[in-house]
Amino acid sequence: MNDTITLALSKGRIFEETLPLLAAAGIEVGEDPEKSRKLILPTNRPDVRVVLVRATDVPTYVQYGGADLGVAGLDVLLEHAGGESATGLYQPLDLRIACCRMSVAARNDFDYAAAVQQGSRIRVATKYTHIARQHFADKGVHVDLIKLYGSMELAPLTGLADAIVDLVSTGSTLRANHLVEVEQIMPISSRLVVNQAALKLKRAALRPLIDAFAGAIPA
Ligand code: PRT
Ligand code: MG
Repeated sequence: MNDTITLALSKGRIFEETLPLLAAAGIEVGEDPEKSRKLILPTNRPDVRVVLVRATDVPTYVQYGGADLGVAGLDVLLEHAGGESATGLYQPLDLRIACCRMSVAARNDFDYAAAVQQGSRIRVATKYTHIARQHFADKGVHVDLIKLYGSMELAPLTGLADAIVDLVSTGSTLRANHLVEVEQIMPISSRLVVNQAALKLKRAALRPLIDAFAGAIPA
C-alpha cells in the first residue's frame, strides 16, 4: 500500500465540492457514491483511491494513517481535537468549500441578549460541545451544555434547551423551526488534512496533489 494514495471524503457536500479540486489535480472518481454501495472508490489514477467515511471520522482516518489525506470541516476538526491541536495531523490548506457558520440560535420568544446581560444560566443544546464551551467561556456567559447528536433545532421547541449552537448556511432550517440566529461564533469551511508521516514517506506523490488543490481553491 505504500505507493497508493488514499483520500478520505464524506458523502454529500464535501464529496461534491472536492470533485473540482481533484479534477484540477487530474483525478476523476470513477463512481457516484450516491448510487454505489462501495466504500472504496477507484479513480482514473491507479495509485489514487477515495475512501468514504462519516464526516466526523475523516480526522481519525487521517490521523492514524487509514488515509493519507482527507477533507474535513473546521467544525469537525475542532471537535475532534477537543480544543487541542491533533498530533500527526497536518492542515496545510483552507479549501474554502462547504462554507457555513457556527452560530447560536434561540426561539424567537427567548430574549438571549437579556439572559446574557442578566448573567442567567442558559441551557444550550449542541453537538459541538467543545466549540460551544470555548465560545461561552470566552464571553463569560454561564451555560449548561446538553450534548445532542442530531436535530438540535428541536431542543428549544420542546423546552429541552433555551438555545442551540449549530451550523447555519442559508438559515432556512432555523426559520422553518421558528428559531433566530442570535450570535455568530465563527465562519466554517473545509480543510485539507494530511497524515504527517505520509507527508514525509510519500512526499513525491502528495506534494503535487496538495499544490494542485492549492491552485484550484475557489476565490
Ligand atoms: O448529515 P450527516 O449526518 O450524513 O453527516 P454530517 O452532517 O457530518 O455531514 P454533512 O455532509 O452534512 O456535513 C459535512 C460538513 O459540511 C460539515 O462538517 C460542515 O463543515 C459543512 N457544512 C456546510 C454543513 C452545512 N454547510 C450545513 N448547512 N454541515 C451541516 N449543515 C446543516 C446544519 O447542521 C443545519 O442542520 O444544514 C442545516 C442548516 O442549513 P441551512 O441552509 O438551512 O441554514
Ligand atoms: Mg449533515
